Order: sequence, then structure tokens, then C-alpha cells
Amino acid sequence: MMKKGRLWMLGMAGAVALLSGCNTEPDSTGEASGALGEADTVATADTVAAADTATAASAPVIAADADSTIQPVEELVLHALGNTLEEMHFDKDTLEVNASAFVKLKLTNEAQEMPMVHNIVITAPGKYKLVALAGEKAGASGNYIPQSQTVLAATPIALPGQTVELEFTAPAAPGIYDFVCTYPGHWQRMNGKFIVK
Ligand SMILES: [Cu+2]
Repeated sequence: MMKKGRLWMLGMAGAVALLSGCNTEPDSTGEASGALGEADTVATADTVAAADTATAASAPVIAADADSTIQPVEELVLHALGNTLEEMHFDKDTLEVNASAFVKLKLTNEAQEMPMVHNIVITAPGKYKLVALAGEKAGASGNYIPQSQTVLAATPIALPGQTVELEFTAPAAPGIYDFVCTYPGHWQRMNGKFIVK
């Protein structure tokens, strides 16, 4: 909020500077349409100038915020392997993050065959099966993701060869949550524990 305030003030300062610049020009007292045109130009120039100035001026402020309030990003990488219902699996059965961490999860589908399409849905503890069965009912139009409080986060569907990404904030409450692929028929082999420390 502080930063926004500063940005706005710098913007105003820039606008004032630019406006006074205009006022010294002989043509600036011309007809109304000309003045409107100048106003538009000033607004655009001000936006650019303010953005430039703010970046330089507020850099130390952003750094201070990062130290005190912004969580470090925790990256998770998962691969879905196998080309048949019998072979398919995630390469990890456990994911681990810190409570309230900002998580970047990347899922790469290494399969070559349809219907080896996968997603990852993070669920409340012990709920992966219920979420997966409800996901089947949600169908393709619902991305196989049910509207449910027990769904904490979900990637889009990754087709064979695709990588999908998901950014979310981990639960604040430590515990053993679940993750599961909710594509129909996959949950039995494609699930694991999402551990929040
Ligand atoms: Cu799957």
C-alpha cells in the first residue's frame, strides 16, 4: 500500500512537471481541442515517466518488503510416466513444502499415447479418492475438477508431451494432504502425499 501511494505521488509530480513544461510552450493556450490533445499526451507520458521513476526510486523498498513479508518460492517438479493404464504413474509419491509457502508446481506428461492425459489436484487430507470420483462426474467440460472445498489447487490437464504449471499458496496448517490425477480411471495409480511442514 505504501508503494502504491509513492507511485501515485511520483506520478503526480511527473504530471506537474510535464504540465508546467507544456505551459511554457507558446501553443499551449490554444483552442480547446488542442488542449485536450495535449492533456492526452501528458497523461501517456506521465504514465511512462512515473513507471520509470518508480522502478528506480522504490527498488530498495521492494527489497525490504521481500526480506520481511514475501515467502520464498518453493518449486516442485513432477513427471507423469507410462503409456498404459497399468504403467502410468507419477515419478514421486511424496511432495513436501513449508506451511504457507508460495508453491510453483510443474507437471510434465512424458507419455506419448492418448488417453494418457493427466493433471494434479491437491486435496484435503484423505480426500483424494472422493475428489477423483467427483472429478470424473465433472467431466471434460469441468476439467475433471469438482467444485469442492476439499480441492485446494489444481493444474490444467497435460496432454502427452505437455508441461503444465500451477502456482498456489500452501495451506497454513501443517499436515499430510493428498495429490491425485483426476482423469477418469487414473486415481488408483496416480496419487500421493502432499506434506505441509
Ligand atoms: Cu492421469
